[in-house]
Amino acid sequence: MGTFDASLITVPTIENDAGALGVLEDSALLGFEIARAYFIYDVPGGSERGGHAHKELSQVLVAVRGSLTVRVSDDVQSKAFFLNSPRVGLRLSPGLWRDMYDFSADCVCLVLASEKYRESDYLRDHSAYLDWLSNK
Ligand code: T46
Repeated sequence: MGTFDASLITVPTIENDAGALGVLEDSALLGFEIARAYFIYDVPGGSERGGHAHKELSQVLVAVRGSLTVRVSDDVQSKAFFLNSPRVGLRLSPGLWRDMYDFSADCVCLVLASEKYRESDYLRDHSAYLDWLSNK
């Protein structure tokens, strides 16, 4: 059985008359030191992304513009998170399956990650993922 560890965090934000500035740097808040940042945007209407899990990677996702839904699951639980604010991050621990859908046309999803890109860290087949979970 996996450990289901997906939770929302508040992005520290500095706001004044000139606008708002969100800061993500605190490893205690993120759960890791940032090794990589990437962002997903221009997602065509109706497209789905994700459809995989990571063996070791931790991430925080922030819809810095627009919105999307992230369904997180393991072999026991499943929970959908609607992200629509640059002030909220979704923290995902390793070992969770994620499906991303319902991207708004203007969605820009920032992802902070604990490691560099490594394809061998991905589990892209769901039954292989369940096997991997049961052998953990
Ligand atoms: C995740 C969700 C939230 C790279 O070459 N370098 C990178 O750093 C990344 C993230 C991806 N890629 C390549 C791998 C694939 O050929 O870009 C292509 C698309 O990646 P992927 O299919 O994994 O994209 P998403 O949007 O389904 O998932 C992404 C992250 O890859 C993944 O870690 O958890 O966002």
